[in-house]
Formats: sequence, C-alpha cells, structure tokens
Amino acid sequence: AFLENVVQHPQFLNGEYNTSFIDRTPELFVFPKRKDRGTKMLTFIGETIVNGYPGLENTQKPVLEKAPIPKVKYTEPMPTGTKQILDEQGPEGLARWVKNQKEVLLTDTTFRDAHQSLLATRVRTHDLKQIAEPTARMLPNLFSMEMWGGATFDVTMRFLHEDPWERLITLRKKAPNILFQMLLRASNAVGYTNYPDNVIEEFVEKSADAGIDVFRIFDSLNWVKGMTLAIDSVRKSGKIAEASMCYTGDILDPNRSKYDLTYYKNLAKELEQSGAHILGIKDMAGLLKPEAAYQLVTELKSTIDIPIHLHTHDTSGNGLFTYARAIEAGVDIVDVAVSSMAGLTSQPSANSLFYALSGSKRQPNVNVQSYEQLAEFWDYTRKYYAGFESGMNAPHTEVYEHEMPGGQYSNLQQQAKAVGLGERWNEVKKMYRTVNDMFGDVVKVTPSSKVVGDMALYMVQNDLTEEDVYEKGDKLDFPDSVIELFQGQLGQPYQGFPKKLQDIVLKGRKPLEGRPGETMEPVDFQEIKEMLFNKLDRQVTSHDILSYALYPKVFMEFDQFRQQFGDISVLDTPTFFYGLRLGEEIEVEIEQGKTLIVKLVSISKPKEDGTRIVYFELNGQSREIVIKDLN
Ligand code: 3PY
Ligand code: ZN
Repeated sequence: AFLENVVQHPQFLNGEYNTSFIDRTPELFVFPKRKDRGTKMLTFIGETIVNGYPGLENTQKPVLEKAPIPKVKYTEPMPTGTKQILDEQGPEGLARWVKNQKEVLLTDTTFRDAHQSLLATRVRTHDLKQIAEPTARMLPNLFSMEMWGGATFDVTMRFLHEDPWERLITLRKKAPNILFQMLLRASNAVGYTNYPDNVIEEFVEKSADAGIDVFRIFDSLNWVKGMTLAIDSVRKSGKIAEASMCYTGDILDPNRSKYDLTYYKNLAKELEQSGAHILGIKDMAGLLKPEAAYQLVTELKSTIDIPIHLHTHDTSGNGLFTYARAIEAGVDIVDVAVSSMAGLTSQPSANSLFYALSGSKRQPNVNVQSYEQLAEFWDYTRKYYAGFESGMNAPHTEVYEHEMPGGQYSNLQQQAKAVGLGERWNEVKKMYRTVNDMFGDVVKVTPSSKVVGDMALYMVQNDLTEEDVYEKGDKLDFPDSVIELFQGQLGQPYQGFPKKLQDIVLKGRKPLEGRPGETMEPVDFQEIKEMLFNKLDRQVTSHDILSYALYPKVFMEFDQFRQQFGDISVLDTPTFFYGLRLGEEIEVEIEQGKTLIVKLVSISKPKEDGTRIVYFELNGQSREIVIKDLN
C-alpha cells in the first residue's frame, strides 16, 4: 500500500521527485502496519495463551462442552409478540394492553441483569447471538427481553472488546417480535456521571433507532428532576418510558421512616405526571420483603393508573415470595431470568415462578418446557464464565444489612480484589453499610452505589473508621466520586446531604443546586466526528460518536484494540478467555461462509528479550507469532 501511495502521488506521477520528496511528504511514510485478519486473530490468541486474559491469568483452559442450542424451525414465520403491539398501537396502546392481561407478564433479564449480577457482565455477544432467535421463537409471550444498558455498554467495549451497538443491532434482527428493554440511568445514560442534555437526547434517539423499545429510566438518588429529560426524550422517540423508583430501606420498619409508603406513593404519582407509560419498581438490591411488596403494590394500584413493573434480585432467597405477594396485589409485570441464570444476586427463576403459580389465574402464559430447554443452554454457557462467578452459592440474608445492589456485588468484589482487598471482602461489605448511614441513608444504585462502594474501599484500605473521617477529614483526600456526589454532580438526595460530612468532603468548594446537565456545555458532535475521522482514519458512525461522547478513553482503547487484533467477537468464548491448548484446533467463522481453521502447534521458551514464538497452523499453513511474555 505504501508503494501504491507513492507511485500515485501527483508529484511522483509528474516526475517531480528527488530526495526532498521524502522530506516534504512525510505523511506517505507514516503508515500503520496493516495486518491481515488471520494474523491479527492469531496475535490475540497468542497473547491470551502467553499472558492470559485479565483476571484469568493463572487459569488453565477447562475442557468444556458446547452449549446445546434448542432445536427450532428457523424457516417457519416468527411468531408475533409485544413488539408488534407497540408498533401498531403505540406506547399508550401497549400500556392499555398490559393492564388488560389477567396473567402476570414476564420480562426476561437473562441477556442483561442476570449476567451483570452473576458474572460481572461478561457474557459475550457470541453466546447471546446463538440463543436470541431460539428465545424469540420459544418465548413469544414475553413482555420484554432486557438485553442492553446498565453496565453492559461499557463492559462490552472495556473487557470484551466488542461494540455494544453491534450487539443491539445483531440481536434485534434475531428477535424481531419481543420488546427490547434497556436500563437507562437517566442523566447518567449508561455511564457513571452526568452528561450534558444533548448527549442524553441523542443517546435515546439512537438507541431507539437501533432497536430499544422499553427504556427503564431511573435516577440513582430517586431525583425526579434528574429523570424528566430522559422521559421526554423517550416519549419523543415513540418508545415506552418506564420511569422507575428505586426501592431502598424497608417500609415495614418503623425505625427506618425516611423511605416509607407515603414517600413511594408520592414518587409514583410524580413519575406518572412526568409522562411515564409504565411505573417501574426497581428493587436493585432485593430489599423488598413479601409483605412490603403486597402493601406497596396495593397502595400504588389505587394511586396511579399506569401499569406497574416489578424488578427484584433474589439475593436473600425471598424473591419468589415477594413476587407471589406482588402478583396477588395486582402487579402487571415481573422480571425473571432463565433458571440456570437465576437466583442469588440475579433475578428469581422464570421456571420456578411458573410452577409456584400453578393453580393461580395469574400464572404466566409461557411454555415452561421452552424455559427448561433454554436453561440447559445457559447451564453449559455459564461454565465458560466460571472465572467471573462471585463465589456466592447460597442465599445471603445479610443483603438486608449491607443493601448492596445485585448488579454491584460481583463487580465491587472484583474491584476489591484489584486493589488488594480480596481477603477483606467481609469488612468492605460492613463498611458499605456504614458509609450509607454516614451519607444520610441514600438510595444505592449505579452510580450512587459506586460512590458508596468507592468510599467503603477507601476507608478499609486506609483503615479509617467513621470517627476518623469526622476527626481527620480535612487531611483526607477523598475519592473523586465522593467529592462529586457531595458537590451535587449526581443530583440531589431526598432530604439533602448531611451538612457536616458535606463540608468535610468539599473543603470549601461550593455545591451545585440545580440539575447538573443544565449548566454543562452541550457536546459538539460534529467536532467529535471530525476529530475521530482524523484519528481513526476511517468512516465514523453516529454510534462511534456517542460511544466516544460517553466514554472517550474506553472507546479509543477499544478502537485501537480492534485495529490491532481485528474483530475478535467471532471467537468462541473459551478460546477468547483462555486461548488454545497444545494441539487444539478450532474453527472460527469470521464472516458468513468464511471460516478459518486455527491450531496451536507449540510455544517456544522465552528468548533473551522476553519474547516467545507461538507456532500455529492457519488453514493448514504454518504461522509463527511473536509474543512478549509479560509474566
Ligand atoms: C445498573 O445501573 O447497571 C444497574 O443494574 C443498577 O441496578
Ligand atoms: Zn437489577
């Protein structure tokens, strides 16, 4: 390509070249090494073999069987579902339809919250892609599939080296009949910080275009003022705004009166008035006890007219009991996961709920045999991700004490390990509750939960007690996220911040009172587009621009990774995480109808410069890849 560039240069063509040609046209001599797809992929596999995947460095590749995909008739027409109802009747029509169902409806969270909560969000598109169409065909009566948003957006780029938008578009094609649902952190979008208003508007519009139908919108402090922009944007896109209130505390506990029944009733009314098509009750930690669920849903049913959608986590083991009572009280939709991806920090099991409601007229209208077959696929698939399991293997009623969201549990645990606190995890959990109380009993859900987690890690790491913080606070460098929270960058908590701690943390800085997005400069998308075009030297899509606007560093690293290793989302999951065993051969379909056969032949000892040669066969031809051994 270099020579082509030179010989096509106008000066070269005109014969005007001498040695200064090189000096005056340096751009021709800075050229990226363009490797072919096969070499890029072998380099990635070689890296994984020699240096390991982050977090799994010292783990041998386990022998794993391929997950069985249930047999479905792909040539038959796709059964119709809720997606068609939305397309025909609009969001209000769909909400009416929901209210008219006598059976409880189900949202399946297997593709998002279940693995965010059990496997540190690591489930790859490669696996989701295989089971999306069978799911759509076997469970056409689902209300929705939650399959995007929350932590999946950044984790796909950061750790899986995949494009989240491509995931959405790919899955949408495979499941055109069921509503696709995402979790949107209101003004924090799918990030951990507030974004300017135009980023939120643009993100909602593009997500709706790419295939999202139901936006579950929440604010991490239950601050309605922080949610209205997102609600309005979703309404404008013609999709469903499921405005949600995060459940915290315990309405049954008279000593915990900050978040009582009246608080939730008022909040629900406000959200309905703000334009919600559906009210979400987002019990992100699984704190909603069965009797509380019954009282809450009963009261809300007589307070608002829109359908109610309940989300919980089964950490305590009481999830199904909570659902049973909520269903008795008339809740319209509940969130469940395929049984082999359910329970513990994930959602309650769909299969179990079906049987639990035998004999009830509200038993969900789903084919439980389909769920059993899907569970088998997930049972096998989950094993690929064993390295990311939290180690929790029984119900934890201590969640009522620490109140940590299910989606945070395994992630914070990884974070604790990363800073050397793996052994002190129990202390971190206790400190998490202490920090909650110090912060004035706050709603803990991303990103406020991350701030509580950061502070807990900080205090454990520095051996600080609550008293230490009050006494020595002026000399302490608090984590940035803590300063931002107390500055009001995530919005305002109910009943305000505890003044004393706020003063200690802010050290004279002035807190913000309004909505952070209001005062932020709008992002100039055109400028980002030009900058990316220049830096990446390729066509820039509106999705690239948004990924960059939300996560500049993560996006750039992701893109660089893609340039270096190509699209490695085509690799099977065990190979992606563990590389190959000696003599192992795999087939990789790099595009439809184009398959590479890769075999690991041998690995050399490290040379003096620390490199090893990894010998492969690629489609039967010997290939050598040099990898620096970082161990
Ligand atoms: C997220 O925001 O990712 C959550 O799952 C919160 O519960
Ligand atoms: Zn959740």
